[in-house]
Amino acid sequence: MKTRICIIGAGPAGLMLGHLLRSEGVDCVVLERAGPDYVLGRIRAGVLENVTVDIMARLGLDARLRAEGLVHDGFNLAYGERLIRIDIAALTGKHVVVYGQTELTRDLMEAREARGLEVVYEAADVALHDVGSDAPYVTYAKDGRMHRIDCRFIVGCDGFHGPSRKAVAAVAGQAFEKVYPFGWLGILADVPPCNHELIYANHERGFALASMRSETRSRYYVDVPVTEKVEDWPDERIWDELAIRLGPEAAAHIVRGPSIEKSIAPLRSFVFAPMRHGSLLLCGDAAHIVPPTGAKGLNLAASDVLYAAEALLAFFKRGDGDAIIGYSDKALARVWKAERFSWSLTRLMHRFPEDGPFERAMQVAELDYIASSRAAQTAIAENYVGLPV
Ligand code: RFL
Ligand code: PHB
Repeated sequence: MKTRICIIGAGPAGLMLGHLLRSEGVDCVVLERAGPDYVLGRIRAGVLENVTVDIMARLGLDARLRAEGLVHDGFNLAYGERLIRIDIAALTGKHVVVYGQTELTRDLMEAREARGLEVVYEAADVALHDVGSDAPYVTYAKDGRMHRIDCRFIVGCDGFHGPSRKAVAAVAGQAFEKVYPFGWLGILADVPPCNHELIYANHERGFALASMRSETRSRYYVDVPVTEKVEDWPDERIWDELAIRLGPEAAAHIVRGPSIEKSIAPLRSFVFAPMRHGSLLLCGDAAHIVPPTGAKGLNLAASDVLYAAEALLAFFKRGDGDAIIGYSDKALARVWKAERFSWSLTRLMHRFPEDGPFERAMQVAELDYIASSRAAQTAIAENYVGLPV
């Protein structure tokens, strides 16, 4: 088979890119290792920046997002008995939208057929070939036989564990990495949220986050040592822990209920540079990972995809290859700033096992400073709401 662009991975990055290319009449095929239900079963991001909402609007796939997404004008940082409200609307004139990654992915998946976007699910043993050349190709196994796709470009949207980055790493590129000593244990439950805005809490027992998916569905997290197992955390233990870490005010409003999903996600900061090698471009988690504290992962995938789509469209519509050459620098400029923000918010809101009284005093001093400074709150707000694309 022959196409112009072969996209690996049908997560949010791969589907957004596929739709953006198809909406301009450019041929592409998306290869996905898993089945559609697996992709929809992963509970991940919840907070969307403008860049992500704008892509859905440009595709005309934002009807449900507009109807069901919750507009948030602020969020809260809790420490001790204190609560700092970051008024993102007043400080930046913008807002974020709370809408689950699962729902966004569903909207993109359901539009495949109508928009003529071809996605091959359950494609096994996907392998990239000749990525340094102008005629790369991809092979995969399905229905008991091997298939080959010849193309002009490959875009790796296959997440942190996919084969695309490894195809570059074998010949070029540098990885920058920080692994954290804890993970986030998440619980999803059909109960009303304890607060109408998100609360990120730094408590002596550890970090907690109160988030949501809707007025009737809550998403909460507590940090746990990486060695911990989900089985060690029956629902009641998580609810008890949340009630302590989120503080008495939020605890009074927590409604408990059975979990409909529960998982532990390790925390990592990771950047692979450059994000292009020859005819292979990397987008989203395939190129970088942020700890979830800044709610940046999906939104960075969206800005990568926007830059990649612009570059590919310039190439195929105008024969202009400059934006392909500039893709990596452009994407990385935004990626590094989001990495810095996610890392610094993680540092501020978590208790690191190696920290002593000095590091703890630094956290308190920084939180006190943020509480008293509009400038500090503005810096947090403009990063949280998303830096310009
Ligand atoms: P994905 O979503 O991992 O999708 C990659 C796809 O590639 C497929 N794949 C392969 N396909 C073919 N062949 C192979 N060999 C393949 N190997 C893998 C996979 O099956 C999958 O379908 O990457 P993508 O598209 O780059 O999207 C990135 C986002 O999913 C991720 O950054 C966010 O979920 C991160 N994140 C958050 N981001 C936000 O912007 N806001 C948030 O509030 C937020 N909260 C979170 C998060 C991530 C979390 N976890 C679990 C890591 C909260 C959590 C707990
Ligand atoms: C979520 O709702 O899953 C969520 C919200 C904010 C974050 C991370 C995750 O920073």
